[in-house]
Amino acid sequence: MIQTVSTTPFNDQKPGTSGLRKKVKVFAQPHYAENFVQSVFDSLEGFAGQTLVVGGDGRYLNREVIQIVLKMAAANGFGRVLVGQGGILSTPAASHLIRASGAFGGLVLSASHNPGGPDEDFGIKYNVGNGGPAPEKVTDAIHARTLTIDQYRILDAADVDLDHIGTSRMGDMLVEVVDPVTGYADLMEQLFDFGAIRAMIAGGFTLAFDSMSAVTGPYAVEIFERRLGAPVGTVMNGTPLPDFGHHHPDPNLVHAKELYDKMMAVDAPDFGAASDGDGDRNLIIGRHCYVTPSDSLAVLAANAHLAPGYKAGLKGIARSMPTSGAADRVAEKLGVALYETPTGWKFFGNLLDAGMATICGEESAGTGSDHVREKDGIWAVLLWLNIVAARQQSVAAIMADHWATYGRNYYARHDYEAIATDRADALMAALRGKIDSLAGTGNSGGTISAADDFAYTDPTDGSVSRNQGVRILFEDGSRVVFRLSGTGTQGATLRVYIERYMAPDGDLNLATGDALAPLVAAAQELADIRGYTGMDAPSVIT
Ligand code: VG1
Ligand code: CO
Repeated sequence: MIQTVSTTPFNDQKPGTSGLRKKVKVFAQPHYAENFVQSVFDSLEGFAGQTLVVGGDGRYLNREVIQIVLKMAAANGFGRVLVGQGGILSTPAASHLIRASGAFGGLVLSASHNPGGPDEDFGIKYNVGNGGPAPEKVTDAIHARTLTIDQYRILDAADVDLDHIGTSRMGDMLVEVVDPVTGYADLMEQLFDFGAIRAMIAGGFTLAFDSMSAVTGPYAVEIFERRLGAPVGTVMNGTPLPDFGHHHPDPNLVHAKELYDKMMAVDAPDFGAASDGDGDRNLIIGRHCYVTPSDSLAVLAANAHLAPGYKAGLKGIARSMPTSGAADRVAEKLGVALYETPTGWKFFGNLLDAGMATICGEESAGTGSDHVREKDGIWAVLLWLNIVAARQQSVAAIMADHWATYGRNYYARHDYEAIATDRADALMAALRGKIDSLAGTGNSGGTISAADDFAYTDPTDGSVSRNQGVRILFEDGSRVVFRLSGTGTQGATLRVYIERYMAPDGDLNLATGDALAPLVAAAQELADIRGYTGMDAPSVIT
């Protein structure tokens, strides 16, 4: 029986860079998840009888919220729900399943790289029929609805058994529990030369993949160990745990330290990689060679034609604004367009749908292509492996060759986490207040050539997104960018992105910290980070 339950709005359900993310304790309040899910459904039209995809990264609350979504989907008139076995679907696998099944859309339950567990984070994100994150006009509508909602619909029904593959009925709706891995692994096998990678591994090439106790474990075991023949144990932390084993499932040099140390050891494997909570990010570390995500995007774009799925070449490259300009030089050489978008994958979808871009990436360890409409961690690792197999060169040799050809964009991101929100807002307001007077002035970083607050006009539909980050550009092409995170759940996080370009005839082997030191000093002079935040140093440097 369908129940209509009275409720009152929560005033904090505005989706951020990637869906709604809150502490588990916030999500566990009565009606909280229900209000948001109903607000999503109320913002959509034409889904009666259609298919919805549901799955998550296995974190704490995943199963409970899936049951709620199933009962609400049935009460709201969906015809069928596809749900990953055990409630599991990585973000890229969910994107693929939405596309492959012709679903109306999907709900991905994840707070991605944020930690999980009873005292940590949970999240819900709505993806549209192209498999990608809902664009801003949809998330704005969802937010508006959360502020006025007064009731939700839910079916009074027993929980679905999520652990066994099969079809059951919930009211008038079909529930299909599906294998979350096989379809995705098959897609990877179509895009890449598994034979060449398998032969390379059989020939002694060694690799390590850290799933960080998050969602990619089952995918990585199937793909790297079963299909590509890497020895059992290649996948580290391969069982998805509700609290990620108390780790922070963010594949960067701080949180993937176990992998980093392994890759820097004397007996390091040839290739190392890690992915995040929901499987859409990737970290690439060759033997004794860390690859920045911005460089990784550039290398993948420059070499993608070596993989069967991209042998026809690229239609264009897209990167988020804070991502380094390394990919721009590749686009120029390939003679294809380069698009610069605001942070967050939702801005890439239109470009991919329109056939304007093939490969996209972000400095936050996200890379992907038009095979789905999300970033895709395992995809990036496989493209790297395909390139290494085709070129028969180490990661370090490929990087050295890349810099010798295109020059090197020294790059780092400094995060100042858990700042009081009013202090962070004041810092950004002060910066915005002086943008117009900065051009022509000098500081430790050199002479400023231009400063602005990044705004983006989507070339496909003309929609405009403003206030996407303050950019300070220097005469020598260096850059410092300031913006506030839209994925945190505690206070505010200031991200400072620092970049300096070195031409091929310059010094390509500086330590990143040394290369960027004058710009780090400039960031402090421009924004008085210490004064506003009370912090002497960033909490995380990536
Ligand atoms: C961060 C990253 C951004 C990424 C987003 C979602 O956003 O900077 O590049 O798209 O996380 O990634 P923000 O607003 O905190 O800077 V994921 O893997 O957490 O879905
Ligand atoms: Co993620």
